[in-house]
Amino acid sequence: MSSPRKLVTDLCQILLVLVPMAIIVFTAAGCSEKSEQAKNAEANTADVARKELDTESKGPPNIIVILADDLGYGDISVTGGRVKTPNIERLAAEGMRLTDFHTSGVVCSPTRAGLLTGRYQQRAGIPGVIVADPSGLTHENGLQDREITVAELLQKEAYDTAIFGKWHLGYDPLYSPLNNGFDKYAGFVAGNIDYFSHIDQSGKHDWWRDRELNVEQGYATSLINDYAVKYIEQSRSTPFFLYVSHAAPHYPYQGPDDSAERQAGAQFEVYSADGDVQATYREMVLEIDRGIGDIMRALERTGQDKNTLILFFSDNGANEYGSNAPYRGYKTTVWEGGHRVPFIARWPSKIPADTVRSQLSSSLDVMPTIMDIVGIPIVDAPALDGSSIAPLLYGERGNSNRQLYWNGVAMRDGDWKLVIADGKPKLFDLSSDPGELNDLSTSNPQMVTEMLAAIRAWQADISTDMTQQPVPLPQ
Ligand SMILES: [Ca+2]
Repeated sequence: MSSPRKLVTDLCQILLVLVPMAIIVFTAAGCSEKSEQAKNAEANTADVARKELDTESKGPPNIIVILADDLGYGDISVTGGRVKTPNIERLAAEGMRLTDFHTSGVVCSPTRAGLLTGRYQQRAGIPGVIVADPSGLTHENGLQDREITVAELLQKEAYDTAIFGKWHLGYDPLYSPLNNGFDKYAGFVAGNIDYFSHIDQSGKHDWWRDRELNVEQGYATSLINDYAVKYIEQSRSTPFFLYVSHAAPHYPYQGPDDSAERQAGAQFEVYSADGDVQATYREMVLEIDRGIGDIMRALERTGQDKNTLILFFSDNGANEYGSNAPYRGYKTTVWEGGHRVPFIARWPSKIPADTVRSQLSSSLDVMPTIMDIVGIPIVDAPALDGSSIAPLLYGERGNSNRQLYWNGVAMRDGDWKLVIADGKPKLFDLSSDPGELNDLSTSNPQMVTEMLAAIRAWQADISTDMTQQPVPLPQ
């Protein structure tokens, strides 16, 4: 740790001792029954101390990534969606919202691999979901040793690192988050678990504490929120990287007041889609929202608010139970609804409040952005596919003139989108047709030819030096 950081740490510790002492002296000097004025003065003293702690925090920022699972663009009120989520609204009101932010995958594992490595997930050999079924093709696969994760880089910068929630990057303990840059872990490795019994889709218990399976009572989303808040409360002197990886609103559809439906080894309904699924879905989203409020308050309480960057987004679009309005398609598809997700960045000392930007950006940008902010050099090997959006977040002009690719069957080139559907290329101008309804391929053959060539070049590029998995996927 650098000496200026040590100085700040020491100063914080001195303040932590002196401020309560000042309050005691102030209280003792006053009358035995506190006047309203004295109470206000006391509160102000505490506020000033807290603000001083915050403004003194000039060292590397804390970084919190809050990832929702299958939350669609039209699911929450901040993007004009259906569930009123006041804490997510507050996050946006105090930060920046990006309206053209995309995940690199259209299902869970791929986006998570891309997020943690800053490279298209195909390079890591994780183009699809890693399945819970032990006889499934990809069950033995995971995030291999050779991958460099953003958590590993931050560990080298003396960050404390933790993940609470869904991993979904390998079932074998070999692929544990603790082998991939995280100091602490509580959560599950599968794509989904029963929110109460923590049984995965293949009937196995799946709730871990670091490297051990751990029976723990509680509703998964609340547990993840509580772990995050406790972690923030205990982290004061060292910068931290906290990955809050929610299960919700991914199935099984269970709200906080429901009960367990899966039992180990027994038959069960995977979706639990009985009763009023829409009401349950809403409750699941609200519990994420509640946790975001708790996280912001924990940061304020501990004087870490100003120097903490929060990034909030989803790992892919919603399925048919959710909403991706106004965009077309669902999770698993390469229409905008499959990968265009809500995104908010909040960092009170750096990011202008209540701002909205429309620059094209990607979950692949998260790792290079964090590296840029922390001052970790970006080197050529391994080359990252994302690029830093820190200047955009600071309020500078961003760059939308870029290309993004999905699974070799879709690409964005600025506002142009090409989708290969039913074996045919279809072309859309999203600036006038965000719903991808008006195919312009016949009137723009040159554009189609160029974008198809770009997709072929992308496929050739990601096939170079692709990480080998124990079970190779059919080409
Ligand atoms: Ca997902």
